[in-house]
Amino acid sequence: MILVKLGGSVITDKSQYQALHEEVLVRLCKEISDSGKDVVVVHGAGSFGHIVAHDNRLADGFKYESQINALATVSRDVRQLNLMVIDAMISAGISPVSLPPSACVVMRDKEIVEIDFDRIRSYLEMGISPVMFGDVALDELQGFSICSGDQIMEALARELVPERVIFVSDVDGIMDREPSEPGAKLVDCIGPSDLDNMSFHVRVKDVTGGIKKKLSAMMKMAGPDGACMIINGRVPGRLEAALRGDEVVGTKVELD
Ligand code: IP8
Repeated sequence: MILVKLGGSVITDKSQYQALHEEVLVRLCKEISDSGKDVVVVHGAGSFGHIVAHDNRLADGFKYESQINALATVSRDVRQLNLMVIDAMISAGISPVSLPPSACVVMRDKEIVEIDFDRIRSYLEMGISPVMFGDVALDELQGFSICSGDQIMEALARELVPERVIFVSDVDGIMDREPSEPGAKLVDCIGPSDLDNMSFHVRVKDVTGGIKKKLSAMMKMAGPDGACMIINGRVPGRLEAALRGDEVVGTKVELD
């Protein structure tokens, strides 16, 4: 089984509320299907989740009354995105089942403390692809939390030990400096010691910590053979090649 994260930045336009990149989503689902691999898919919330969650400080937990309606709005919006992902997967010939974190994840102080892994395994055994996504979830300490797709990826990678972990993004991988700077180069392989030497820029509203946090999470998912990678989903064919295990342009993330 291969664990795939479809990043919010590749399937949505993160700067515009509820803007889906439909053609990209449809192609990526076809690539998954054409690879013939069994997958567990996690997708980001993109502009269906981050904008409202950020404006209402949902990541901080329950602080004031109007957050409750914002939480309901985010939960509805990310489900709408999830339904579009599920639709695209079914049209591509995959059989997915959605497991919304708001219904099956428990958090404590912003960390996941419970996921129903047995349910995920049972679906996989039947040839069904479980699909989870960045969502809101109950938090035993702060009332509610944001449950990011990366946190779910980390928990699933630890428990299900996938053959490979692939993060599908809207860039080729990690660059050694701001991509607009002259001479910026793609980093083929990145390890824990590289984290402090690089400068990262957060360009859009992201309530779950940006690229540095993502990379440290990825370092916990990488196997000893470096089978955790970031690839560009905007380039046709890269996801399918990565799923098949072919050499592909991207950044491999080494184990912490
Ligand atoms: O897009 C964030 O998940 P991510 C979830 O995977 C929400 O970081 C609701 C903002």
